Amino acid sequence: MRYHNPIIRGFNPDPSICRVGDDYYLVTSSFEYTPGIPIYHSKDLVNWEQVGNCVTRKDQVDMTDAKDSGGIWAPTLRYHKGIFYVTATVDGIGNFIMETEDILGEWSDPVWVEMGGIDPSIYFEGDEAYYCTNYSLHPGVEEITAVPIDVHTGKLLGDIKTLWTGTGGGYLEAPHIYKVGDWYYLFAAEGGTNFNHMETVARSHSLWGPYEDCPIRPILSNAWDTTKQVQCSGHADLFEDHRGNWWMVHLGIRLSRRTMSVLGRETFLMPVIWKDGWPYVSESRRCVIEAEGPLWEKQKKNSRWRADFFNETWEPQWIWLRNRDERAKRGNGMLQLHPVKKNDRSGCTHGVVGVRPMDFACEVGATFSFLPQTVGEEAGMILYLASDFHYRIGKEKRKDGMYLVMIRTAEDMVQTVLERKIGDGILSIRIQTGKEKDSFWFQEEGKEWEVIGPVSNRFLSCEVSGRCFTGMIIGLYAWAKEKTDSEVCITGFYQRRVEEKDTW
Ligand code: 6LW
Repeated sequence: MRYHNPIIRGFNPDPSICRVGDDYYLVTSSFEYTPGIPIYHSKDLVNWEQVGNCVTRKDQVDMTDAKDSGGIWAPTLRYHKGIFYVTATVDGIGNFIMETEDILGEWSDPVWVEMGGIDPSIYFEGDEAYYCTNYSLHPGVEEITAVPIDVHTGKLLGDIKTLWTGTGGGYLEAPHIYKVGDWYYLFAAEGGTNFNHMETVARSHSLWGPYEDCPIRPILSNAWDTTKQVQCSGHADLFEDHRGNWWMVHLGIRLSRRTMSVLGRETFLMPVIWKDGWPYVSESRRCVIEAEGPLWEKQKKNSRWRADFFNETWEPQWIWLRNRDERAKRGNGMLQLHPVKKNDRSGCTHGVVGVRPMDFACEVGATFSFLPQTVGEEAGMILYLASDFHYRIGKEKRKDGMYLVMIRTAEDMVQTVLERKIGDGILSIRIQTGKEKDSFWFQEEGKEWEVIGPVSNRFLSCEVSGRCFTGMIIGLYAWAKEKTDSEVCITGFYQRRVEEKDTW
């Protein structure tokens, strides 16, 4: 059956998957956003719904000081004897494991593991568990290493040993161990999480090696794909579905134009074929957008998402930049945010709550009623990539009254595209995103809609902003120059995917 990649769109890198019966759960990286580690569920591998997040409490992992693209990296999700485990790296801090019996409920506090490296994975065999990262025992040598571990305490139960040094692609990371038949397979990503990204594999009859490299390298990459539909593919997790078919989920990007991606790395699915005891991503060893695989359900289009704020519970899709606004309230069809004091430099490190885009072409909207008290208070909608790369449209209080402002920030270039005096009434805002350009719409109460743009979205792409592991999010912002008690009341937040010729 045919299906379309990516299976989970918009800023969802480093996927890891596990199966429980015919239920599939998948997690991705969440970086500096709270809650952390989104959990997606599917019964058929192609229709996914976000059902929760693993890190929901500040005392599990605190994002306050996370750098841009720091925070939580590359989780691995596993299920063993009735318990789900998630392990991940917190950039600059270390690796943790959390567990739960109910994946739709709360997760435990983390236990921290005394093993360095990034992209940790857990391999279970019988009653034993092994922890595996790209920690190197030999300075200057890239290695995948492993150690027996008590997964409940994080205590290492032996010496860390080297398993493999990869195939020389560099940036050896994202290891996973699997046992299939008599072989232990050790998967890893190489080449760096960029245009040279790839997945490689080695195997051994013993967990501790020696590992022999797969004669064909890599088993997945789009580095040589001149169609340029998908790039950067790698960082894969292998699994067998409940019907006995093999697959990989992995990260990749879709180019929004030339060498740029505004959605960041997304989650792809590819069928796996076995040849001479080695797993490859199809014959071509490439990921494709229009894929074919042994599926049992049709893929449906996800086209609309709405938050009416009628209840107090946050839908799992909402992510806060670093920290939640503890004073935020929702209910009775309204969300109340409080402008957060900006820091003086580039500033925009807090005071944003948003969602991942559904696709390149989206429309998002909301209605704001906001009577700011102090000069410099500002609230509206934002396309946010990093603290110094974002586009925003909102209402700002200045000395001589209220203004509608639309501002693009790209590092030290700050462009005010529009500033115009407006009234005190309700303001509706709408942003239309596209592969290359975005338009910003606004409507003052009782007046016509007006449009700003379209403007180039170049500065929201990871490749332009540099060392950026995330992708653009779409959200609401509320900032102030001074501490304030003002409230921003927001109603009817929606996102819908807009039909495009060349995007499914
Ligand atoms: C992830 C790692 C990577 O941990 O990017 O460069 C990190 N490689 O695999 C964040 O996604």
